[in-house]
Amino acid sequence: MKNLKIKAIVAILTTAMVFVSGQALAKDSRKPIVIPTHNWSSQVVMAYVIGGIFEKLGNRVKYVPADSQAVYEAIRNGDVTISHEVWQSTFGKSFYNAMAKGGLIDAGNHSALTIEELGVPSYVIEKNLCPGLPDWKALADCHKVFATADSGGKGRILEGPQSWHGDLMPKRIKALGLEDKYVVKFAGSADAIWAELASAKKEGRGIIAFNWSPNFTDADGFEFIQFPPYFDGCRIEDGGDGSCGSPVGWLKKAANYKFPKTHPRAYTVFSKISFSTQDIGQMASLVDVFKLSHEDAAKSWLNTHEDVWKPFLE
Ligand code: TMO
Repeated sequence: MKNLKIKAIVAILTTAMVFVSGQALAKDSRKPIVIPTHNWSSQVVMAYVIGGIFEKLGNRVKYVPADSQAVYEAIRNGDVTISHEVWQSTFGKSFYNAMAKGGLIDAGNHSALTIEELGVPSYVIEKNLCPGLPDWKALADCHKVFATADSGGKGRILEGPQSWHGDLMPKRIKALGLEDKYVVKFAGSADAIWAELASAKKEGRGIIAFNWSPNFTDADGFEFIQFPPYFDGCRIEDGGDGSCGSPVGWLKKAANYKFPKTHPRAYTVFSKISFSTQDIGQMASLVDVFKLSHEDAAKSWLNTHEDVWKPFLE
């Protein structure tokens, strides 16, 4: 008799619990969440960090290498589910173009602010190799300091891969009246930029390169050149003269518009994810300084930073 009563109570309680949790949490789809990987370290490590968090929730994930501009169209049409590092300067336009066409949603900002800009290692300033830097106007008088074997006597500006932001820098150099003195060369990869920075440092030589923050170089000392300030509409494709520098910008997350419906639990967590400058710098340095694979870097970061990511699950 007593036993039966307990069984009945347990049955009622269990039903009640299933009911409550069933209401609160719609089940996520078993379809994999598609996460893109691009060609700079923090983005790839963060892909595995966020994928690792989704897996801890019981979700399935799939990683696809994707072009960092075309990815927004792929998110809009559902081939890719999310983007977790939308850098304002380089990708803001593609992000909002895809949003305007319909199908891509803004899934919130990271706390890190971003800068994507040409700059010089700190020793270039400390040794006064180009007096007046980091003001861009100083460049006019020291192109020879930045000349390389293949630059035809002009100063060389080492830009990132052209897939990132096309002819933004060549157009800017022209708009500033520096095209007779400087030539922009595109690096084949981010690693090629780091290799050039390392050899220039060894030789104590002047170098101008594209770089960004958050990045592992934040710890090394890298100074961004101060170009004329950015404002909405200053770029040529937005109707301006193109002479402006890059904004101190936001870092957003994006998702396909169906993601909150198909994977409500994963989407809720994704919307809360917010990494700091320090978090993102660490993700990059595990690969670029400590030479871990991207997957191992993500595992290591997750293991050592539960205090950062566990709150996103609450
Ligand atoms: C998009 N990036 C962070 C390489 O400038």
